[in-house]
Amino acid sequence: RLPSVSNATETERKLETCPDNPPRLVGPLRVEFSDPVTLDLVRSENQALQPGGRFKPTECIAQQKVAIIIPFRHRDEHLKYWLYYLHPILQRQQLDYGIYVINQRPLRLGKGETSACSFSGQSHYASLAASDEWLPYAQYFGGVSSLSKEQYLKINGFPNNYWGWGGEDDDIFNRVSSKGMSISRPDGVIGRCRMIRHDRDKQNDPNPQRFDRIAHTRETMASDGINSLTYNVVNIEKDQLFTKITVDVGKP
Ligand code: BGN
Repeated sequence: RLPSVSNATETERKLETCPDNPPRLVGPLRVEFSDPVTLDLVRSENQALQPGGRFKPTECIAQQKVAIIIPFRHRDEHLKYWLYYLHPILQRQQLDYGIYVINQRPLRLGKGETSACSFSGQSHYASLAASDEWLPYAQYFGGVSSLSKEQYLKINGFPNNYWGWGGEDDDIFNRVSSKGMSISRPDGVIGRCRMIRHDRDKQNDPNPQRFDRIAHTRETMASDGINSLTYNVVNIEKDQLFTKITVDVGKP
């Protein structure tokens, strides 16, 4: 007899919601970027993943469904270590999750190549955030931060008019604080992170307009954000470890 769809639902119904404290967490991890790691090694160590970097626990129904969205450009080394360390953690946390790498397509003309989704590369996460040993200033919102969907919509998402390096994270801070929200940073036991150091990318010079832009966030944020975002999806690649969506976000 062929298994029917209703059988699968039956099985699901018998599962309970995953517990508040996942039973297999291991505590602090040793994180080293000198370890030899390849994507094939990461694939072989994460065989429970479904195509596109999707996972859901089989033993219970996850409390949370999480899309992890990684703005990405020219960071294959970083991504490799991120996948190596984070996939096992997320599975131990019994999340129903997927990894989405949003790859900014390089401009064809080398001359003006800049980055709109530029990440400063500093690791720490704000809002529900961790600190490395590193917090450059109290209002810092760069590196890794997290917002609920409601919070994200309240600030009209992120700015689209920062090209080159710097300031886009300060703009997001301005958005958050202008809407009366504050930033919480978990203590160093709960929120751990490690930064992979890197040099400034070629053709991603500090943006001279950033000072002026962050001085005017409050006036510009209502019209510049998720409500004005335009992009074209150029390619979607489903790896075992992630879904990589290459997008064209235009140019300055
Ligand atoms: C700040 C940058 C941030 C960056 C941090 C850490 C600006 C705006 C003008 C003051 N902000 O200075 O974008 O994340 O350094 O490197 O440049």
